[in-house]
Amino acid sequence: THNTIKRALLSVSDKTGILELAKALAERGVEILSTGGTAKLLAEKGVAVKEVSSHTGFPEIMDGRVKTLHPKIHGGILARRDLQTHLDAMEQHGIGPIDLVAVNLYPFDQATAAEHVKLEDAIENIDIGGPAMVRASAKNYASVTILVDPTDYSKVIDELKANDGATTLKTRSALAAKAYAHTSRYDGAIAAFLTSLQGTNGDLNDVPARIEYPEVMSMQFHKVQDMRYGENPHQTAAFYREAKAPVGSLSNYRQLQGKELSFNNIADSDAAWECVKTFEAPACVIIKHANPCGVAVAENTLQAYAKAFKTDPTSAFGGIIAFNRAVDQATAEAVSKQFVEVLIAPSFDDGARAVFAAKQNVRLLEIPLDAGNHRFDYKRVGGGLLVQTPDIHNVQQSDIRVASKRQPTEQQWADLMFAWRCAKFVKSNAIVFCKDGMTMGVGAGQMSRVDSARIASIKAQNAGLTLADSAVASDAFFPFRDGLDVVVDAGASCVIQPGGSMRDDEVIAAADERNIVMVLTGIRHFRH
Ligand code: 93A
Repeated sequence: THNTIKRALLSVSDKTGILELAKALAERGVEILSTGGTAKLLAEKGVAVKEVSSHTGFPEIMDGRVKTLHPKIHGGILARRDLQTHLDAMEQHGIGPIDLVAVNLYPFDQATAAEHVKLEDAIENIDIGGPAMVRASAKNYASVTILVDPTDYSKVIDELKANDGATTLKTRSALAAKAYAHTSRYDGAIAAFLTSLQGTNGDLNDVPARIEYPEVMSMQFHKVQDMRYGENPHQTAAFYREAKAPVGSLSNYRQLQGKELSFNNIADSDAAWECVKTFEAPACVIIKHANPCGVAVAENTLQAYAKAFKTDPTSAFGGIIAFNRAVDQATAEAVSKQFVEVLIAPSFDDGARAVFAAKQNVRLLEIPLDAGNHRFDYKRVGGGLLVQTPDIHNVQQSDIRVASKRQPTEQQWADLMFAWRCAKFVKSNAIVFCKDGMTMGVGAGQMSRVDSARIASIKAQNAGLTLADSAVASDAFFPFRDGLDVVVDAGASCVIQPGGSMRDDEVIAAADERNIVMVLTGIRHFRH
């Protein structure tokens, strides 16, 4: 019939399964063309093959850089079998049709995975002829079967048997789609590699002056897992890991036990982990719906957890909890008294593992503690993508200006610095009351700062916490004095905020009038 496979071209770097494919084709009387290494392997195993060079009458030249780039190959692949002019051209130039092509590409990823890659090796591993054949075959899927993945060989062999030596259009079309995905990933890997040579080296202080398309689009992702559903059950979802993800990022998690991670688990785990990582002292962060409902530092993980939990025990129910230290048995016992969705730490000791062995539903994630950061943050918007460098600014006490008449005490400085770090991880408008290395009230995600301030103080009351002499962080400036009055009424004695409002004078005067400390960072941390 029209689509019966009569001639095939096999040219593969990954030789997995190629012998079986070649044998199955040869048994059906298919003529097999092949390139150097592939031809040699098949011939040694007794399969009759014809070298591409003897088919084209043109030798492989330039160390193999040019071996299949020839009109007899590309004409044979691309010719439309339903057009007389194409058939005439084949006839006139002595081009025979090629009906099946099995190609996989020079292993560029492998060649560039090593830490010290020689540029020359990388360049030689850029396949040109392979992708050209893959793309040509996929374009002509009406007549040509393209195989880029050895796991598809057996399906095609079965189909030839069942279908009188032909493949179905449905299969060819699916394989064509796969083929273009393959070449696109391949070029993506090359773009990413060449981009990485452009002098950035992932240095966080080396913020690009502009964000350019190639660097953004050269990101490579590999699927980690499909999820049962997305943010809601009627959404489909999957998790992809960036090929060059920093060591300490969430995607490098190792799950020790527990149910499969859900979409929201992963998003909240990321928030918890990014936040807890920023503290030097033993710290605990509890996240609910992307916001911290408890953050604390202490001498050890047990104390840090106890403090973080106290902030908002109601919200902590079903929370995602992260530690920046190994979790021990005592901490595990304390945590396991509450309902917890995910627990994250650099490691869990044997005692802790034993505690959770009895609670198999709890998801335990180990992530290496490493300060590396992503180059870019992304946010999907209708018809576009917002790209920015991540918010990694870490303000130093020496950069902060005391604007009030009153000077902060040592204790206040410590509380203010802690509060400021927490506020960065709370959705705007963020108001965070803190004292003695723990959050006392968190107001998150309100459209007005004064409402966030009210909510934070109500939440502290609900938790039975007194805000007397507490420190408050505001992620952005107070546009009016009203928000400030709310936090001072609630008991705050010192405030940290960026400053920069048109009414800074009014707000600073209010701080002096109320006899509190006010310090200005000059940096804001919106988070949406
Ligand atoms: O060097 S190439 O870019 N030039 C070509 O003309 C060419 N044709 C096939 N690379 C080319 N190939 C690649 O050679 C294939 O994509 C495959 O990965 C590899 C198979 O070579 P061999 O059969 O010699 O092992």
